[in-house]
Amino acid sequence: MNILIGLFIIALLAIVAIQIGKVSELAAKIRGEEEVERENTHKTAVWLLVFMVVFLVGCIASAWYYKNSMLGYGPLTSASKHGFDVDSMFNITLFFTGIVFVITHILLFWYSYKYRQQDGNKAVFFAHDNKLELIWTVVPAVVMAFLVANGLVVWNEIMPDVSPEDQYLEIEATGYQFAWDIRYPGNDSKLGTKDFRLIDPATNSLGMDWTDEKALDDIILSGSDKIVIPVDTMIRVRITAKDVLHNFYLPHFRVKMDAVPGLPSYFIFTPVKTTKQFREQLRAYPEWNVPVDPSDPSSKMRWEEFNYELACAELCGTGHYSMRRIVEVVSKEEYEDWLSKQRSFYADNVRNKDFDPNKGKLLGFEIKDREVELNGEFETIATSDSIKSATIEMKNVFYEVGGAKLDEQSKFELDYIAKLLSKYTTISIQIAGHTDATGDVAANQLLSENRASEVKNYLVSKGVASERIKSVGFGSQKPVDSNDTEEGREKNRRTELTIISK
Ligand SMILES: [Cu+2]
Repeated sequence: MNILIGLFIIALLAIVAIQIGKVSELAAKIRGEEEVERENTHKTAVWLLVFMVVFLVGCIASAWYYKNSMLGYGPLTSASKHGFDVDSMFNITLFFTGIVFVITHILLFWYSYKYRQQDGNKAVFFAHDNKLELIWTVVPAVVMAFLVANGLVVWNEIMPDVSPEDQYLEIEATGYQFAWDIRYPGNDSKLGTKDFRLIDPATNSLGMDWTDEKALDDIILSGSDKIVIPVDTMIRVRITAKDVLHNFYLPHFRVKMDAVPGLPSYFIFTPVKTTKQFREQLRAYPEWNVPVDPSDPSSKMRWEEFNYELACAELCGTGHYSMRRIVEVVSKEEYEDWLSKQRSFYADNVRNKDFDPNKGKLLGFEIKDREVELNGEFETIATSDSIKSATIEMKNVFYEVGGAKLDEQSKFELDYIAKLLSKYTTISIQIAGHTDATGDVAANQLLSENRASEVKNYLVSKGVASERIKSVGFGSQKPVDSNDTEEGREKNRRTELTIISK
C-alpha cells in the first residue's frame, strides 16, 4: 500500500513538473527566449553562491563539532610514542589540503557567479597559456613534494626494525577466520620456531616445533583473552595469517598492518599510556562523562569502561567483527605479575602426550624447576627448629624396568641432591626403595633394597660421605596408593629420601 501511495506521489510530482515546464515555455514565448535564459542564469549563479556558503560553513562546523571524535585530537591523542608523529603528519596534510579545499571552492562558485551571462559580456577563447600551466603544475608539485617527504621521514622513523641491543618484547599475532592467536615468548623472551609442516589442527594449530627449547615456554592466549602489554616497552609484533588476508589494527597506538598468509610482516611500537592513564585522559571531556547505558543513570561512565582494542581492519568474511580483542596496557610490574600466572602451551597441552617429541626426557626447565623445589625443601628443613625429620619423594629418579640400574635421566636430580648435601654438611639421610605389589614378595623386597643402595652408591660417588647415607628397602609393604590401578601402582613404585638428623 505504502509503495502504491509513493508511486502515486512521484507520478503527481512528475505531472506538476511537466506542467510548470509547459507554463514557463509559454511564458518564454510571450517574453522572448533570451531574456528568460538570462534571468535563469542569474538565479542559478546566485543559488550556487548560497550553496557554497552553506556547504563550506557546514564542512567547517561539522569538523569542529566532531573534532573530539577524531583520532589525534582532544581525548583521542595518541597512546604510543610514534603515534604523535603520525598525528602531526596528518594534521600538517590536513592544514594544507584544507586551505586548498576552501580556496578552490570559493573560486569555483565565485567565478560561476562573476561570469554568468550578462549583456555585453563575451567569452574569451584561448587555447593555451604557458604561465597558467606552469603555475598549476609547479605549485601543487612543490606542496606535494613537501608533504610526501614529510611522510617519508615519519614512515622511516616508525618502521625500522629492532636492533640487537634494543630491549623489546616480541609477540606474535596469527589471524584466522575469525580470531587471533597471540603468542608470547615466556620466560626466555624468545619465540620458538614454527614449521608449517608441523601444523595439526587438533594438537598444534600454529605448527610449533617442540624440539626447539625456545618454544617450550611459549604462551598462547586463547580466543577470548585480553592481550596484556607493558607500558614504556618497545613491542615488536610479528603478524601472520593462516587463511585469508586479515589486518592487525590498533587504532589508539596508530599501528596497522596486513596479516598475509605465508608472508610474515611486523611493526614495532611503544605504548606510553596505560589503560588507566588513558581513561583519566578521557575523563576530562564531557562526552565521556555520560553513563554507558543512557537508560540507566547508575551505570558506569563511558571513560571508566574504555578499553584499547585490536580490530581486524580487513573485511575477511562474515564473522569479521568477532576478531575484536581488548588490549590492556599495564605497568611493567603488573605485566610481570600477569606473565608469571600464564601457563606455557606446551606444559598444558603437549607434555608427555603421545605426540610430544620430548616424551620420557627431562627438559631444561623441568630440571631447573625441580632444583628450585628441592632447594626449598632442604632449606625449610635445615633452618626450622620444629621440623626434626622429613621425607621427600625423589620424583625424577628412574631405573631400568625390573632392575636396579639407574636411568640416565636420574642424574639431574641425584647430582643436585649431592650438591645440597655438600651445602648442608650436618644432614644425614635415609634412602628408601618401594615397589608395587605385583610379583613375588621376596623379589620385590630385594629389588627395593638394590635400588636404594644403587642411589646411595651414586651419591657416594659424587662425594657424599657413606656414613651420612643409610639405604633400606621396603618392597611392597608401604604403599601410598591402591595396587589395583596402574596409576596407583606407579605411585607406589618410588624412592624416598628422609632427612633423619640435621
Ligand atoms: Cu580478519
